[in-house]
Amino acid sequence: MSKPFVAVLMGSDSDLPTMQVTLEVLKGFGIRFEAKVTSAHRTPAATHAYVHDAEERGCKVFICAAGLAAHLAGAVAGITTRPVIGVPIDCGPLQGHDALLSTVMMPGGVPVATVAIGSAGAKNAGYLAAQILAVADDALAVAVKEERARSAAVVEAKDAKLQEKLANL
Ligand code: RP5
Repeated sequence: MSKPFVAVLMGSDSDLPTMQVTLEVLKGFGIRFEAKVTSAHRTPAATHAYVHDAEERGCKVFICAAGLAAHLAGAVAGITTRPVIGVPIDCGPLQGHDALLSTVMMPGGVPVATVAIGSAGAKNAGYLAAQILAVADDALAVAVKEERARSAAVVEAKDAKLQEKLANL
């Protein structure tokens, strides 16, 4: 039987510095992933072929990152019914506002779960993929909850420091 994994697609290798954190989040949860540079515009046939093949091999979630006229996530969503998460990359003269609209404004019936522009979105794409997989994976669900608790503890520690400073003003 095919082993489940997440496919992380990016339109160019120039997207990799932003998308590195996605790979780190997935790795942190022990989620198998593949990463690939493939473009909706520059290599459309290869993109189609990869998505079909990945789905057959057990890909459960596609994460698609692109900048400028960012159609990768939408193009992938058009050829699979697996969940597709779109990451608008903050590059070019419009710094991702173009990519955000190109990614999020999908026609009804072909959803792309679009996250924030740039690094926060790249990070959240990893967490969202983990949360989707966690619906059918109890151990992963526990890991996601623990990670959320760790993140809350960091904020609480920051507040404790602030309160200490205020008390000493
Ligand atoms: C998009 O165009 C890519 O996803 C990238 O964000 C942007 C620029 O690509 P390069 O010119 O750096 O290859 O398709």
